[in-house]
Amino acid sequence: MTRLEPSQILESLRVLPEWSYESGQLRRLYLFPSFTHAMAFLAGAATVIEKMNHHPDWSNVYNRVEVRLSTHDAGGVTQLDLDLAAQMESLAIRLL
Ligand code: H2B
Repeated sequence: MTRLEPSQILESLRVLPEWSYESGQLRRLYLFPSFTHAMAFLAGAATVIEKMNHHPDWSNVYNRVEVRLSTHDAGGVTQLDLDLAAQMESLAIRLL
């Protein structure tokens, strides 16, 4: 998996407007209506993540979930990160 150039990443993020490119990673902060919604998101995403074998750096405080994506093996952002970001968006949409 090859690391994408910043210009390619920014171009791809046009379809993921809630995501940003920061410090070599894709970043998104989700604010859910409740802790339960945040947990449902994490549990749902976990299945997708295991299938992809692509694991986010993420953290949760109450209703907040902060996600950071990069491909460690490639030393930056790859198409895999963009694919996972898109999958997370479709999971989150019914919980937000
Ligand atoms: N997840 C992410 N986000 N980046 C990686 O480089 C990565 C991973 N590598 N999950 C995988 C697992 C690697 O450790 C295994 C050995 O394939």
